[in-house]
Amino acid sequence: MKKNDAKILVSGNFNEHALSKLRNVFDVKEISRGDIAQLDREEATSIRGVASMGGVSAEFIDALPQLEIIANFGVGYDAVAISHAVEKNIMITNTPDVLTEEVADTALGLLLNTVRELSKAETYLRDGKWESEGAYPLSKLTLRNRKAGIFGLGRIGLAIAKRLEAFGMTVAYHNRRPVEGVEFEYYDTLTGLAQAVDTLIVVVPGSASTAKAVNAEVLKALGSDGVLINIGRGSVVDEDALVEALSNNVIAAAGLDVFEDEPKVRQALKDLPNAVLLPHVGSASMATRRAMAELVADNLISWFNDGTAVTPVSETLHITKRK
Ligand code: A2R
Repeated sequence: MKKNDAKILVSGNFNEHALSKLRNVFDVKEISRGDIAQLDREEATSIRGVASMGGVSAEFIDALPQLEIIANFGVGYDAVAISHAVEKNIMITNTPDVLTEEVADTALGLLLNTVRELSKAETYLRDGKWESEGAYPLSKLTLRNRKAGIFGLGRIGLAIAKRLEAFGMTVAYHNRRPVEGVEFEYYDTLTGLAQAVDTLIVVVPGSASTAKAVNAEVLKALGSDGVLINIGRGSVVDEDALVEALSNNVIAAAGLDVFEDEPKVRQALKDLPNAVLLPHVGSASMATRRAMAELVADNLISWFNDGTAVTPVSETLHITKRK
């Protein structure tokens, strides 16, 4: 691998294999998550690329005057100050595709768990209740005859849709525009989709246009047999409205892998028996996280050695390498 004199900042706990790949090419400085205070002024001036495991704020960007590229770990990059970076002509990359199938697997696991109460049934066994009280109560819900609606039929949404079909479910979706070449039924509003289905799976990116999109009206439209699964971003669901809907049987149950204020999860959600809560593990297998970290490293190496990014995000497709 060609050596490069660019200095790279790794913020957060990065995969060891990908880190050594970076060290083979660059001078690497590591700091803990987004904490710019850990860099002295001279060091900050020399940083030209960032491998980011967490957020990148406008302040963070401003502290690095030579910054050319932010390689974000994850397909969602809502924690990066995108417009500020674009204004400063900074390339942003993400890690699409390499996590698609893993996240889709997790979505199906979460859906099955939510509908058939698998975590609760296991706790029942571990608590000795199978022996002392007999069989675990029958689940009120079933996956049979459910109709799924996908909010965000992109790469991951499509992988989820394929799995749902294999489970015998019908699939419909809502995006801002129909996807060419797919036969799933399209709804041009989220409320329209929620009305037509009883299982809503959220897999849109976090953005201004999706913030709290799953609100009281959408949950009401989903109905009292309704199941909500969120594998996308916590910001997309109005958690006040969700707690209300789960408490009053406006919908039947929810399975959440993402939350408004991670890693904090509000007590009201933890208290609900009809919510399954996971600590944002959508892509969190060793193999997939390693593939994501490799792609972060490949983006930085390609940028500094060849002048192009491997997976630029749509907002920075126009940005070219400084001479
Ligand atoms: O709206 P479109 O036609 O651009 O479709 C995209 C859809 N989407 C939306 N749908 C309705 N209203 C919106 N405001 C809106 N914004 C985006 O979400 C597209 O079909 C989908 C996103 O798909 P991809 O860009 O292929 O992303 P991928 O790899 O499936 O990941 C989705 C998200 C990540 O951003 C993370 O937040 C999470 O899953 O891991």
